[in-house]
Amino acid sequence: MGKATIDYSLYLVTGREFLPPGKDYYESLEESLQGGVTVVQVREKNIDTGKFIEIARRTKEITDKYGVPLLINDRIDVHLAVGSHGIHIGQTDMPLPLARTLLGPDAIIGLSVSTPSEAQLAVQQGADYVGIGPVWATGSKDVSAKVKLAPEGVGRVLEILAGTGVEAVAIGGIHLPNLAQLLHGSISPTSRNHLSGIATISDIVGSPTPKDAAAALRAVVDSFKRAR
Ligand code: TZP
Ligand code: MG
Repeated sequence: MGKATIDYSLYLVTGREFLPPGKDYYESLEESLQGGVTVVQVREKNIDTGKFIEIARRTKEITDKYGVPLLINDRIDVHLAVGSHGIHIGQTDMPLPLARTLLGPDAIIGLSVSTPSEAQLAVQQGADYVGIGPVWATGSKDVSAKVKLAPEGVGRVLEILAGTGVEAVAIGGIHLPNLAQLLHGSISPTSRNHLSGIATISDIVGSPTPKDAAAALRAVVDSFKRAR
């Protein structure tokens, strides 16, 4: 099959707990894909494995329909069960070299980083991309998170990016009003790297109109990428 080429421009991380009352998860997902989400990560915490697999499988039917790659948060078993494109792991999850050994060269493996040294190590160890954040304070990094992370701020994102040279998305508290600030702040004439895109949970999942929310973010990311 070979490794998928991923467009990281608008990376949706799922979070069913942020759906507006009465909004169906699969409906919201499909609308967000219509709005221009380019990659999806299924993120579930404290859930039975069977239920996680069922949600991931149904999610994949929908992402496949839109030709959008699917990643699974943390769980190699769920990834293997549904045949997704890869996994996203954090600093306290399975070590990246072990995940790579288990999954082989074709799986996409992304890693959350919040310091320049974590980013450099991720690259050395063969991460396909890094997720940098949280950029701003957010309520979406749930209470069950094993590590409490302080917001990094835009300048810090640039510092973390600078040494990497790998695909990178920023995450955490990103919404339309602060998106341009992030994208402009992450450009440096001396940096070897740029953000490949942005990741969000609540801006899209929390919207009653996820198609519009996604389209609005995507338009800003696209115009920024065209201009640089
Ligand atoms: N990792 C760092 S911040 C974050 C994760 C999973 C949550 C991002 O959620 P939101 O709603 O886009 O701020
Ligand atoms: Mg994790």
